[in-house]
Amino acid sequence: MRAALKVGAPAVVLAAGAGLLVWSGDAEAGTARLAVRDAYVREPANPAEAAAYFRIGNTGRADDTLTAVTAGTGRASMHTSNGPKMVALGSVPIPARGSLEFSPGGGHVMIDDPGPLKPGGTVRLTFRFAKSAPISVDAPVIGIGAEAPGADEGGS
Ligand SMILES: [Cu+2]
Repeated sequence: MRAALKVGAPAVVLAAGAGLLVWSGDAEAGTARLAVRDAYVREPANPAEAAAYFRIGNTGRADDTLTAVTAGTGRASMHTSNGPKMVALGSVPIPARGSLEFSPGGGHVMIDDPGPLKPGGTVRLTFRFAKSAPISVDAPVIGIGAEAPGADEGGS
């Protein structure tokens, strides 16, 4: 899949929430209802940078926008792949009744200088949105050759 490029959404700074799987938004009509699933960090071959992947489902009736992802271990930024090149993403829409997926070959969160990451460890990722409250998850570190969580949708 191809993530849309949309740069320059206003940054909303909110206190980070805590929790493993947190619903954000509420069930009222006209709001987004977001959940982060299958987040993981691939054990890096190069210790200078690691990549994180995830899905965000929106069961609400309104769109929202992912404006930033931060990591507990190093500076993080959202990228998409355009052939061999990586392109920075400013923000990414999450449609109502839809989902957003960052997967190998598509989008990823790049973490610079993450420090030692080994399978069995976790990285705290915090997702920030234009409208909904932030969501934090502890993403497992997956070994270089291991299968990703929820990996059955191809990508290459
Ligand atoms: Cu990248």
